[in-house]
Amino acid sequence: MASTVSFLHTADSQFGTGFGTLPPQVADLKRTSQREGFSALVQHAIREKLDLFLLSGDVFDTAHPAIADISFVKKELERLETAGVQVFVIPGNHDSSGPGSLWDQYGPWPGHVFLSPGFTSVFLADQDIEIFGMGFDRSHSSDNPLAADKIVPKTSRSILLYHGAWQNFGRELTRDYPFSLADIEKIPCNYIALGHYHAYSVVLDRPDKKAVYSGDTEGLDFSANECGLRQAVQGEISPEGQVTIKPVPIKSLLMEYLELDVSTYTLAGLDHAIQEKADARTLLDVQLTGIPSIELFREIPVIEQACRHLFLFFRIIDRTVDVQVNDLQKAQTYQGLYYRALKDKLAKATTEEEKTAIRQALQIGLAAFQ
Ligand SMILES: [Mn+2]
Repeated sequence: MASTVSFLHTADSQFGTGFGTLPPQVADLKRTSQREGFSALVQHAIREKLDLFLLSGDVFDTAHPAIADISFVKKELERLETAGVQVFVIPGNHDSSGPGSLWDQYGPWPGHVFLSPGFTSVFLADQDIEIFGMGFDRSHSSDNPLAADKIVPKTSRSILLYHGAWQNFGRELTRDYPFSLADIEKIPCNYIALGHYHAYSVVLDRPDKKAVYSGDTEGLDFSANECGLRQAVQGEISPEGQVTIKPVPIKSLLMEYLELDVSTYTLAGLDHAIQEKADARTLLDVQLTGIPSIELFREIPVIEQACRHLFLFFRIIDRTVDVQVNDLQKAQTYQGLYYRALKDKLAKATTEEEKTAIRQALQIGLAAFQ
């Protein structure tokens, strides 16, 4: 009789990424953390004696990663195989397969890497489970291979590794192997280990079938999908084919983003909102919008200085200078008149110097009206 099969699923580490929006020293810390986070997942799979380690694409950032990144990943995967955790890998759009790809050049790889452009499978007789996957062929990635009914498991339990774009997210309808929820519902596998979207997202959650994006292992920048806790997926498939999963937190350096409309904050309130995020392993990007009070306006340059030590990295982007106030477009008030007069001046300004001066005048003036 088959026993329970356990697995760890991760994706999108993108080793070799430049973390280009960060200062070089901070980017270095992110690179170190990125490796530590991945190693910790490997260690977790070994310690918990899991059966399978699933890597759903984009483990590398580019088609030509540095040798150091290749050796690192290989060593970690070898560690798993040596400990008896079977490794399954698919390439993604960043590290796609095909003749002459990094997978060909630097092989053999520990475990099994799916390289053929169509679905193939590996049957694990001991565990009575079949693992499906395919290579990532950039020249055909507008296709939807899931819709073609090519996955026909020869046993009652199966897993699919897939790197592609879920259409329900409303974007990328024509690229990166797009698929719909209906495609996923049709696939006769118990677990679909998805890669490509960087935020942990459960696409389908049924007792006998689950499809999950694990998300990446280290937040790459301050965009929404990269902010907050990073997680992998640990799961089990019972002899009857029931699937249970739980997220495994990854100890990454946290990316966080705050947009604060300063029209509604006092200085103390603003301070409090920032302090709530205070953490030595957090990188915080704060965007200030709206019109500050004159009190707050004077303090904005000071806040950045005062809060820097609370974070690994802290940055205020002052968008209050780009002030755009719909209420003032037509208001017959001193404030409205002032706003329109300066906006008009700004539109007619010809040099950058002049524009900067007018933006500041607008900012200070509106702050005074507040
Ligand atoms: Mn991708």
